[in-house]
Amino acid sequence: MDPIDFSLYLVTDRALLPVGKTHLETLEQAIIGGVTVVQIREKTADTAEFLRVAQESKALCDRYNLPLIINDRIDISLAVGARGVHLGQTDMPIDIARQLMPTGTIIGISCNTLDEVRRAKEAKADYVGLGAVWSTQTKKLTSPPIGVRGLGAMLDVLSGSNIKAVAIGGIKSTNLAHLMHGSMSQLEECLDGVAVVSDIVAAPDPMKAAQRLKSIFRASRIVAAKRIPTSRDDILTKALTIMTAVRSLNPLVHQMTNVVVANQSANITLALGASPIMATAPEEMSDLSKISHALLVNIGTLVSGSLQGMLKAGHFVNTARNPIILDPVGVGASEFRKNSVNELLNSWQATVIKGNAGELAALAGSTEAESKGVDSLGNFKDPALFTRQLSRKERCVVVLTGETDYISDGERVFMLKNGHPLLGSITGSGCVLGSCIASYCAAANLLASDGDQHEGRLNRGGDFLSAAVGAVLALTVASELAAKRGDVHGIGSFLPALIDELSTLRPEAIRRLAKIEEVGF
Ligand code: 3NM
Ligand code: MG
Repeated sequence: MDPIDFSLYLVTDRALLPVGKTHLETLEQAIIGGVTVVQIREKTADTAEFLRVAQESKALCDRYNLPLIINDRIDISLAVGARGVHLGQTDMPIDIARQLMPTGTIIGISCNTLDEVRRAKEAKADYVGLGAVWSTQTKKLTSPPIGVRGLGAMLDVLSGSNIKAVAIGGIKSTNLAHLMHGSMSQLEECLDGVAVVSDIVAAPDPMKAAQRLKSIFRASRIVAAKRIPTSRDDILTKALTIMTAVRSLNPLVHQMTNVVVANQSANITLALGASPIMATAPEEMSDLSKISHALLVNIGTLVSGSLQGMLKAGHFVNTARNPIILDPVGVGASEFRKNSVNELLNSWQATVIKGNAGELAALAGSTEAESKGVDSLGNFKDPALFTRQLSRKERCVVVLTGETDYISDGERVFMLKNGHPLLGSITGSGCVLGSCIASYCAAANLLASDGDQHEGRLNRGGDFLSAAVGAVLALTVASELAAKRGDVHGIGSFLPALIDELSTLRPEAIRRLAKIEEVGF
């Protein structure tokens, strides 16, 4: 028997069919659209009806040479000669099912926890269904969704085995790219496929729905493995190109930031040559995602209502393939902030995460660096290694700020030593750095967008490592220039001087003053 291609796994649900559509015509359209394996799932049918649906579906799948799997019922699977069964945690145990089924039967099992994945591996399942990734209307969940970031650890458990893994629960064409990107494991294991019910079954055009999902899945698998190598001089040159592009392209940077720094963030953005828009209402997030070029999410003065807007905004910005910069301000200070940041990162894919040692330690669940409110106390033993590891884990560029700043894309780590102490003395210098990074990422993404049609990308493949380096250099070098001015006497006069210096900053000044080094491992 051919091995099963799990890439697009359709799970049926006749209750979700749009009015006027039949199960079989929807199934056939989905197969034509690119579904690679089908599971018949009947939760309310009696045995005779389940058997009839399974027989008809089997005949259709046979015509397209597609494997058919039956949910829960070993007897139905045997009766129609299906390729396998899919079991839940409370169904027949795998070893007994194995004894009852012919040799070569595919047995899959749903797993919701790491322990369940370990047990599935011991029991020699052929594949696991990992979920629910997100909440779903299709099934009443008995435990909370695991989120995208929980999947990587599950994939690591399976690493080296032949067990295939598909994710399930709330997967749609609008979040599939994030799922593929954010679920990759530390060992670079990817999902073998995605299982989908409503996005196909309830779609007005199931063939198109399947095509969309399939092409995103394919593109994501290719993009996931690709990284751009960069040297120190190379990255400086690229950063300065992006700096110039911010001025010529004048990107619109949507910023959901805190009330303390909103005004200075908007002015700093203008000084760089970008345009700010500071909007928070969930109702306008869809519209704004169509006109803006990057999104900054800063949780500095988060309230419950603003979280909804941030969740929505990120979803639309991922779909528009524009960059998202997350500034998890004071994430260690409260459970509310911690849970909120978790929810944000499980709902959308960040392009850059920026924070001080205390914030990034809290985000990574590390106790190495502590926080006092929004201020960081202490640092990591090996900040460069920490930055690289967090970057790998979250699959985005990470900027660790401090006296020395560290920036990594999961491969390279750059260490930057510019900046005047006055920059740390004003409020919100970290937050305005978020605005700088967002402006630079917006330009980097625009520079990369020409002719790139990959649907599966979460962004247009811009050089966000160079963008982050450029943004940090711009702000820190400008702070050095501002502090030297005769009209600066303290933090009050420093801020306007910083804005002025940023607005007249030349690439040559950065090239001359930049203290940047690559960290070797
Ligand atoms: N099993 P949709 S979630 C059948 O978590 C099923 O094991 C799940 O439907 C699990 O793609 C789910 O419409 C329903 O969200 C998935
Ligand atoms: Mg079951």
